[in-house]
Amino acid sequence: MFENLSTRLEKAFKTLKGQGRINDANVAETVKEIRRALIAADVNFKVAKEFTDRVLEKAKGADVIRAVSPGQMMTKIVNDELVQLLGGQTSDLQVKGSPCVILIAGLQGSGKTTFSGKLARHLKGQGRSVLLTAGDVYRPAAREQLKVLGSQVEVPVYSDDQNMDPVAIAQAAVREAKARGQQVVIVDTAGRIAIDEAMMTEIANLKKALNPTEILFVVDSMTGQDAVNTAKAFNDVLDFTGVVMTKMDGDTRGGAALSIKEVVNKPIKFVSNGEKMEALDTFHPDRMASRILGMGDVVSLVERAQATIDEEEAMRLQKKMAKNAFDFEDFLSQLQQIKKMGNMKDLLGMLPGVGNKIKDLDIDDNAFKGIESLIQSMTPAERAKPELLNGSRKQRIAKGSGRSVEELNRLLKQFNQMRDMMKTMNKMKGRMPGMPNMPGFPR
Ligand SMILES: Nc1nc2c(ncn2[C@@H]2O[C@H](COP(=O)(O)OP(=O)(O)O)[C@@H](O)[C@H]2O)c(=O)[nH]1
Ligand SMILES: [Mg+2]
Repeated sequence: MFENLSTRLEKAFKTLKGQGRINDANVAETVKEIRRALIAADVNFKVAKEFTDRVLEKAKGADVIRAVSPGQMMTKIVNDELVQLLGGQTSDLQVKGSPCVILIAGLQGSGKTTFSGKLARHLKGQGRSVLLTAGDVYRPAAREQLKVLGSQVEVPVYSDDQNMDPVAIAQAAVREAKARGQQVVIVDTAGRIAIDEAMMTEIANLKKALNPTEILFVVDSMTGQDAVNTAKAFNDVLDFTGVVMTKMDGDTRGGAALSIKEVVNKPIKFVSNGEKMEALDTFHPDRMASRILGMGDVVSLVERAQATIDEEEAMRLQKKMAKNAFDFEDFLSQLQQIKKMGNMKDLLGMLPGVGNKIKDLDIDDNAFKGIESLIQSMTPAERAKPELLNGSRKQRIAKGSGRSVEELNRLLKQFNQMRDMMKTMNKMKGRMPGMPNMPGFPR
C-alpha cells in the first residue's frame, strides 16, 4: 500500500539534499515533484493542487532551524499537511442511544457486509452486546453471508427471509434489540453497482426511519478518485458520519484515502485490510501519514529540535564563530543544547538510514559529562581565554571536576583544533566573495 507514493515523495525530498537552506527555487521544484507524486497516486487533482499550495506556503514561512536540514524540514511540513488531509485527529465511533443504530451504506462489492461483521466483532470486543441486521433483501445469498459472518464472530443476526422491505426489517430489529437489551444494532444494506435513484431512496428512507447515531459510508480504496464522486453522491443524500476504507491490503495507490476527507469533509473512521474478521483497524491520520512518508523518525527529530533549540542562542554562537571569538562558554552552551534533545544514541538512531544499525554500538553519553564538568570547573575568565590555563590552574580544574589533567589536555587540544578550523573557514569565506578585489583583476 502507498509504496509508489512513498518512493516518489522520498525522491521529491532528495531534491533538497545538499542544499543549505530552503529557498524559493528549490522549494518550488520539490513541491512540483510532490504534486506529481500525488497525481500519480490517483489523488483528486484539485485536492493535490490545494495540498501542495499549502505546503509551499508553509515552507516559505518556515523558521530555519539549523539543527535540521531543509529536506528534513520539508518532510515535517508535508507530514503535518498529510495528517490534516487525512482528517487531523482520530475520529472515534459514537456509540450512544438505546439501542445505538449504525447504518452501513455503499456500492455493491465495496465490502459492506464484510465490514458489518468486523464492526460487530470489534464492538463485542469492547464488551458491548450487538445485533446484526440483514437489510440486503435483493439477493438471498446476502442474508446468508451475514448469517455466516455473524456465527463466526458469535453475534446474533436479525433476518426475516419473507420480508422484502428493508425499513420494516430494520425497525423490527431495533424493537428486538430493545426487548433483549442489546446496545448496538448494525444495519447492513443493499448496494448497487453504480449510483442509482432507487438505492438512494431506499437508504434515505432507512435513515429517516431509524435515526442512526452513525451512518458509515463504505468505499473500496482500489477505486481511486472515482470513490470521491461516489462519496459525494452518498453524502449529498445521507450526510453520513464517517467513511470506511476497505481493501487497503490490495495494491491501492492511495488516491481515495487521500482525497475523500477533503472532498466530503467527513472523517475516515476505519480501514479494512483483509477478508478475515480481525482485519479491521481504527483509522489514525497521524499513523497513516508517517506510514506514507516512511519517515516518522525524521518528523519526531524535527519536532524535538523545534521544541528545544534556542534559535537566538544558535545565532549568537554563529556570530562568535565568525569573529573567531568562540570560547569554552560557547562550547558548553552548544553541548547543552545538543543534550537537551535527548541522548546521543537516540538522536543518531532517528536519522534516516541509521536507524537500528547503531543499536549494538556503545555510544557514551558520559563522554560529554567529563567535558562538561571540566568546563564547569573553569573560572569565567578561563572559559573566555583558555590561554590562561597554566600548570597550576590545570591542577585546580582537574581536582575540582574529578577528572585528570590528561583529560583536560586532550580537551584543550581538541578545542584548539576546532578553533583553528573555524579560523580557516572564516578566512576562506572572507576571500571567496571578494574575488573582484584581487590584485590585477579587471574592474
Ligand atoms: N482483500 C480484501 N477483501 C475484502 C475486504 N473487504 C471485503 N472484501 C471482499 O470483497 C468482496 C465484497 O465484499 P462484501 O462485504 O460482500 O461487499 P458488499 O457487497 O458491499 O456487501 C468479498 O469477496 C469480500 O471478501 C478487504 O478489506 N480486503
Ligand atoms: Mg453485502
